[in-house]
Amino acid sequence: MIYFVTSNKGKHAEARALFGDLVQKDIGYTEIQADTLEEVAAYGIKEVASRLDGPVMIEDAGLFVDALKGFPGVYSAYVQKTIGNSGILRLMERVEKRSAYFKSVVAYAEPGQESVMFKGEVHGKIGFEERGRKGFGYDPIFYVDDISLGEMEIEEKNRISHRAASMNALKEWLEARKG
Ligand code: ITT
Repeated sequence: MIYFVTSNKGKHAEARALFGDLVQKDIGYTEIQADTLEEVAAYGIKEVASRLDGPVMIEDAGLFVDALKGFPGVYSAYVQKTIGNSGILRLMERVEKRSAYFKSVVAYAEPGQESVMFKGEVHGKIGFEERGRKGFGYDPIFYVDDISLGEMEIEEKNRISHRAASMNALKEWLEARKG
């Protein structure tokens, strides 16, 4: 059993489909202001590991839009809450270069052990409209092969997503360690 500390139900649902035995803990942790997701996750995992007795995992993710020089990046949660998807579409009006990527950094720790981190990315494009109601956050405006992540079932998104890549890397590490 692993505790997954997150406030985000969508993340938990995706992680749950990859790891059977996952328990969501919505207890919050300090998300430091930093330039990279790795720094945010490294700080956060220390905090949650000191508060929970057992294997713990957190995940920090962000959307990086090339034409916006990587914005919203580490500010993705704040930007989603404030200007939202319509705000990003507005910033991208008349912009031809639509390429963007999601990045996920998962951090995992067991009591008394050093934490480990795994990363994943999915590359795609910012669309011209919101499509689909299946995912969460930026999913309706992020397209891979002309389909938005918001139009995909969890199983489909988990075949290509940044989160599935980082979490599958953690799974492989855990399995390899078992021997
Ligand atoms: P935590 O409690 O796990 O931190 P959060 O929603 O704050 O939940 P993040 O800081 O990692 O999570 O996410 C940054 C933002 O990016 C947030 O607004 C998410 O909705 C969005 N986001 C993250 N992963 C996404 C995905 O797979 N698809 C669409 N949007 C995503």
